[in-house]
Amino acid sequence: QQAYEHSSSKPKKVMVIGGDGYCGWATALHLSNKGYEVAIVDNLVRRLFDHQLGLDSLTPITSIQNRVRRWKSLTGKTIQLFIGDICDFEFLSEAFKSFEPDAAVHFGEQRSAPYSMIDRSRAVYTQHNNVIGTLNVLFAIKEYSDECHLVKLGTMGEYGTPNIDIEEGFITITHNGRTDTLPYPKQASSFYHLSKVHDSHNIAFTCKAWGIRATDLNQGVVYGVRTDETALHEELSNRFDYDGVFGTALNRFCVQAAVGHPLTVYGKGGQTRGYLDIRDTVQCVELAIANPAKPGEFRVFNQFTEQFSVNELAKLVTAAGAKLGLEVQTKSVPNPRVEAEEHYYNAKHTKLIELGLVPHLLSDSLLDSLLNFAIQYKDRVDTAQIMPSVSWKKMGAKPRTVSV
Ligand code: NAD
Ligand code: USQ
Repeated sequence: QQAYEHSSSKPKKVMVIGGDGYCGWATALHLSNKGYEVAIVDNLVRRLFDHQLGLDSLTPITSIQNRVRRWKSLTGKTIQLFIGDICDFEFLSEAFKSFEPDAAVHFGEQRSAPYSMIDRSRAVYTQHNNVIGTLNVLFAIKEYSDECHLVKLGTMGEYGTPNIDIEEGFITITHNGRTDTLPYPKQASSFYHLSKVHDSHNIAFTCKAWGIRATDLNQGVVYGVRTDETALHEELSNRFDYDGVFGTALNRFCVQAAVGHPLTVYGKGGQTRGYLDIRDTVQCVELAIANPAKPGEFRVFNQFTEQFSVNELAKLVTAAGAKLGLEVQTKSVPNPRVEAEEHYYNAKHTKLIELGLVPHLLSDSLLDSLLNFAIQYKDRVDTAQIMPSVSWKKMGAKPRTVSV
């Protein structure tokens, strides 16, 4: 039994902004299953990006309406839907007034670093969508639900790769004989990652100025696809991105191994990041909600469970593939990004463990099942989408369109 299950402060109503996406859908179902009353807010823009760029999830996903209908028919539980854009304050206000959330979990952003580096208009879209959307959520909380706890998805990428240990949000510094605890320095390396830095500053400020209660979850790279709830029925399936724009490292490598494409290690492959299983994403969010920040408190948790370099991930996938009879090759691809390829990396991640997180560490069995999952759907893979196509250095003001 985990302590948080007995917490008397467990709020009942949770608004999941971005609840049609990869992390949001898994979280909405998990919270609904745990007895929270859940509403999803989403403008479905992520499905539009896929259409515009000619991409598709490895797994077939049905409409959000079918998803919530299927959930209701299987469990009897209702998930309310508010389809609209959180950058539209009138829409967001109505959603807040109607649902009156005790907690708002905010996943609803443009979350791909490569997407934000396609061209000027995508860079501007990303920062506008993310920064204004979050500002609107802060104003909605202040106006309509000032007790509502904001649980905001940030990113480990806010910190970059400094040559010292990364703390959880704050660092104590002694300078010219005086000491203070200050926000940890931010060195983000894409217009997307920078949008998260801007969000963090706006949230910290409103906690101070208006007494908002907020938790910034600096999440690492998520892998995996199944959670207890999404595995219940094919209409509850989560999305699984493997393309060069939205696919993330380990998920991409599993699909590449399944279709016999060499693993795409960018540059030297020493890029090290924090990673976590999607089953831990949903657990961490639940823990943050069940143990809310106090009024005026701005908390920062580093949300990942293990660190890996890209080369280490490639080795693990190669070994897991061999066990399934796959001959997995690795190919160093010229790095489309501007980032350190060999660097020190040691990030603290103890606060969620202290709240009761029991991590699902990356194991042989999980890699086996992820690879088998990718093999199951390999006929749906469009191999033309695997190589990266967005260059940090070559981006410019000229709009980039997709041609066939
Ligand atoms: P996703 O793209 O699958 O989902 C995001 C959802 O938000 C989509 O359904 C989209 O339609 C919605 N959305 C975007 N802008 C919106 C707006 N203005 N109004 C309403 N809805 C909007 O992304 P994801 O992988 O689930 O990521 C969710 C959050 O977690 C993001 O904030 C991301 O930065 C963060 N995160 C993700 C990862 C990862 O590896 N996937 C890692 C760290 C942090
Ligand atoms: N990489 C490769 N080969 C690939 C894909 C990626 O070598 O085929 C490398 C990248 O260059 C990078 C690292 O792997 O060094 C991670 O890249 P990624 O695409 O898996 O993750 P990233 O762009 O950082 O973004 C993802 C999510 C984002 C989230 C972030 C968490 O898309 O929403 O914020 O992970 S973090 O990395 O901690 O900032």
